[in-house]
Amino acid sequence: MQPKRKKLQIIVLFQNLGENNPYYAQSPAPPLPGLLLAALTPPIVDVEVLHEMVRPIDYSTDADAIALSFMDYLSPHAYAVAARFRSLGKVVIGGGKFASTFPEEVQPHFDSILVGEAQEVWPRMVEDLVAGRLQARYDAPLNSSLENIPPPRYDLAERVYATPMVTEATRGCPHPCTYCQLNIRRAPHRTRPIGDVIRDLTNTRGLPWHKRKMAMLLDNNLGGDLKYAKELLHEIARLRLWGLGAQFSIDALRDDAFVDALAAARCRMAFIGMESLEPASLADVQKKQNNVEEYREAFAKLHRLGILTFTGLMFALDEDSAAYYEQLPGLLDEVGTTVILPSIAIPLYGTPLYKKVVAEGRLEDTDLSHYEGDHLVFRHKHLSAEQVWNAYENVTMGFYTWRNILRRWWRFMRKQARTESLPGFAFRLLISTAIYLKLSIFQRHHAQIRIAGAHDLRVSSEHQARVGTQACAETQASAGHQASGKHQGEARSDAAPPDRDQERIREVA
Ligand code: B12
Ligand code: SF4
Repeated sequence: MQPKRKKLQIIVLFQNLGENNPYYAQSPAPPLPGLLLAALTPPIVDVEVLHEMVRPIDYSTDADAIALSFMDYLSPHAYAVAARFRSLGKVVIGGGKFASTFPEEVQPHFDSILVGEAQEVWPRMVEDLVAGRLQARYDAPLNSSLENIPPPRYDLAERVYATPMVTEATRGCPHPCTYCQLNIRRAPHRTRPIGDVIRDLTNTRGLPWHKRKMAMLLDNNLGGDLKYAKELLHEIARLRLWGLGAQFSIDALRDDAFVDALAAARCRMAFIGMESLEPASLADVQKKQNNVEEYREAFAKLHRLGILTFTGLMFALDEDSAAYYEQLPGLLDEVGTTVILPSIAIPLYGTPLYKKVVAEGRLEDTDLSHYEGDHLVFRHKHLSAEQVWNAYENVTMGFYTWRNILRRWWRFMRKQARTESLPGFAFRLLISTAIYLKLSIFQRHHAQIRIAGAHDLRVSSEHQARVGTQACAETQASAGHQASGKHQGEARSDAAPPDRDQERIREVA
C-alpha cells in the first residue's frame, strides 16, 4: 500500500485581538509569503494556505505539518499557535522576518525554522520533512538569488481578497531610516529578472476574470533602482491592467520619467513612506529622502494621473511636539494625500531606533505583541503618553470620518486630468474610486476597532508612563508584562518571561 501523502498547511499569522473578540482586517490584498511558499513547495505534498488576517486558524486540520509565517509583533502569538499544534502531534516550521533576525530566540518554539529567504532552501526543507530528516534550523544566504522564483499561488488566496495578485520585483532599500526592519542587518538591494515578474502578473490560472486585471507590487522600495523600475513598468504597461499598486520612497517622484512610467503601467495606488510633516522628526530618524516642502507637488503629480497616494504617517517620533500635532490635520489637508496609514513609531528590536531608545533608558514595554503600531512602548522625549495617544486618536478618527472620506474622494476625482478617450477616462475614474473606497474603508475599520479598544490601551500606557519615570528600561522590562490590555491575553500567557526580555535587550543593544 502507498504511504499516505503528507499535507502541509501554510499559515500567515495576523493579530486578531484574541480568539474571543477576533478582528479581521479588510485588506484588499494578501501578504506574499504564504502564496510564495506554496509556489516553492515541491509537489510531493498537498499544500494549502490560510491567512489569519481573514479567517481563524483551524486546529482540527488534517494537515501533518504547519508552516507559520510571522513578523515581530506576532512572535508571542506564533509561539502559542506553534505550541498548540505541536501538542496535537503536528510538525511545526517557523519563518519570516522575526525568525530570520532572532533565530536563537525563535528556534526552541518550533521543530524547524528557516533563517532568511525561502526560495533557495524551502524545497529542500519540504523534501527533508517528507523523508523524516527535518533539521532544527536551515540558513539561507543574505543575498539569495532572486532568479527563477515561481509565480505565487494566487489560486490559494481566500476569495475575500479583491486583489490576490501580489508579487515583488526587488528586495532591500538603499535608505538608512533608523526604524526600518531592513536596517537591522542590511542585505544588498536586489532586482528580479523582469521576465519573471511579468510571468507572475500573467499567471492568473484559477482566478476569476475580474481579479486577473489588478495587481500589487509589494517591494520594500520599487524606487531603489529607478532604471530597473522604469524598464519593468514599461513591460507592465503592455499587460493593460486595470490597476496596479506599487510602493516606493518619495524621492523617486523627482524623476518625471518614473512618474510617467507609473501612469503608463496604469498604477492606481502608490504607497509612500511620508511618515511625518515635521522636518526635525524626519531628520531624527534619518529619513533624508523626504522633504516636506515637496510633498504637496509630488502627491499632486500622481493625483493628476489618477494615482492615489496611500501614505504612512508615524506618531511619537522624537521631535514631534504638541504644536505639530495640533496643526497636523490642517497640514495633511494642505499636502492633500488621499489615504493615510497612521501608526505609532515602533522601535523594532535590533533597529538603530531601538538601540537609541534603549541606550537612553526610554524603553518601557517589552511585550512584543505591542510592537504593532497601536501601542506606545517607549517614553517620548518631550510628550506624555496621553498627548501622543490623543493625537493618534484625534488625527486618525478625524481623517476617517465619512465626510472627510467623501471630501477627499471628490478632490481626487476633480484633480485627475484626462489623457485618454472619454470611456477610458470614465473607466479610470471608476477603478480609482473603487480602490480609494476599499482602502479608506480598510483603514477606517482598523482605526475604529483599535480606537474602540483605546481605553485599554491608554490604561496600559498610563501605567507604563507612571513606572517609566522612575526606573531605567532594564528594570521596566517586567512592568511591561504586567500592564493590562484586552487583546494582550492570548499573547501574554505565552510571551517570553521578563528575564528573557532583558537578556534580549542586552543582546540586541
Ligand atoms: C503587505 C505588508 C503589510 C500588510 C499585511 C501584513 C501581513 N503580514 O499580514 C499590512 C498593510 C496589513 C501591513 C501592516 C503592518 N506592517 Co507590513 N508590510 C507589508 C509588506 C509591504 C509586504 C509583506 C510581504 O508580503 N513581503 C514579501 C515576503 C515574501 O517577504 P518576507 O515576509 O520576508 O518572506 C520571505 C522570508 O522571510 C521567508 N518566510 C516568510 N515567512 C516564512 C514562513 C516559513 C515557514 C518559512 C520557511 C519562510 C518564510 O520567505 C519569504 C520569501 O523569501 C512588508 C515590506 C516587505 N516588502 O516585506 C511590510 C512589513 C512586513 N511590515 C512591517 C510593519 C512594521 C507593519 C506594521 C507593524 C506597520 C504599522 N506600524 O502599522 C503593520 C502591522 C499592523 C497590524 N496591526 O497588523 C515591517 C515588518 C517589521 C517586522 N519585522 O515586524 C515591514 C518589513 C516593512 C518595513 N520595511 O519595515 N503590512
Ligand atoms: S525608505 Fe522605507 S524601506 Fe527604505 S529604509 Fe526607509 S523605511 Fe525602510
